[in-house]
Amino acid sequence: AALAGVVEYRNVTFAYPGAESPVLSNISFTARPGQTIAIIGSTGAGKTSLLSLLPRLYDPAEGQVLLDGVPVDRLDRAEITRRVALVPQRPYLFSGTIGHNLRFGKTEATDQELWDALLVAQGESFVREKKNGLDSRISQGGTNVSGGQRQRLCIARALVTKPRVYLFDDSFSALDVATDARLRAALKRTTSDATVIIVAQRISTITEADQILVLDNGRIVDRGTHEELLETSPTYQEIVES
Ligand code: M5T
Ligand code: MG
Repeated sequence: AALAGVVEYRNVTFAYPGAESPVLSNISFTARPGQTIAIIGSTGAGKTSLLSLLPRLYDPAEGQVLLDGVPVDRLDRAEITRRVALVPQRPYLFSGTIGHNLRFGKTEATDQELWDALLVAQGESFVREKKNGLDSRISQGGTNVSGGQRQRLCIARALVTKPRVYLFDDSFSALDVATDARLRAALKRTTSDATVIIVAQRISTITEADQILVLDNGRIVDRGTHEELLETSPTYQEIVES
């Protein structure tokens, strides 16, 4: 189907403009609808850079990034935005109401759609507890919500657009382990046919992923399930033990 949401990176190498050496080298993987692919690796390994190539924040120097078999540089940006939601590592809330912030990607969303998204993102109760609910004001940069609330609002914002592909860049790090687990379970139920790519720091966030890519210095050094990597990957073992 045209809107399946298959993501493929094919021998992708990428350097930031003006940089001498690439931050990503020869990256290849496929993420299919229904799958969760996790990316783990130390700070500076290139995880954020890797995600940024799918919504074309940058284009690779070599290789291809494909969405449903089509190189993303041949797709319309609006088309990519419709299919792919990126929850960035430092998610941004702007001055306005919670409702405005949640409708950022889909202005015509109904209140019910916003509440449904909040329920999955584990943000329903704290919004409901506010006197003005969805009409509660967020200050510039979201300074009047906690880090974990901000993450949940930004996850809900992505859910509202009902994309085929979700990219979560460290989106669960400010949540406690129990909320993280509840959120991912709810996400799995509601997005069971979407493609999910999760960058995470915490091992517990990714143990159930269908495939984990271990990124080190811009390269995928190992890949497999949690159990497989525990057996085969010294780099993964180091991360688990740290
Ligand atoms: C990988 C450099 C960064 C690092 C390497 C986002 C960004 C990164 N870099 C730039 O030069 N410009 C940029 O705009 O690229 O960085 P990353 O992809 O951000 O790594 P990460 O996401 O694995 O790290 P972290 O800390 O989020 O776990 O050399 O300087
Ligand atoms: Mg990052």
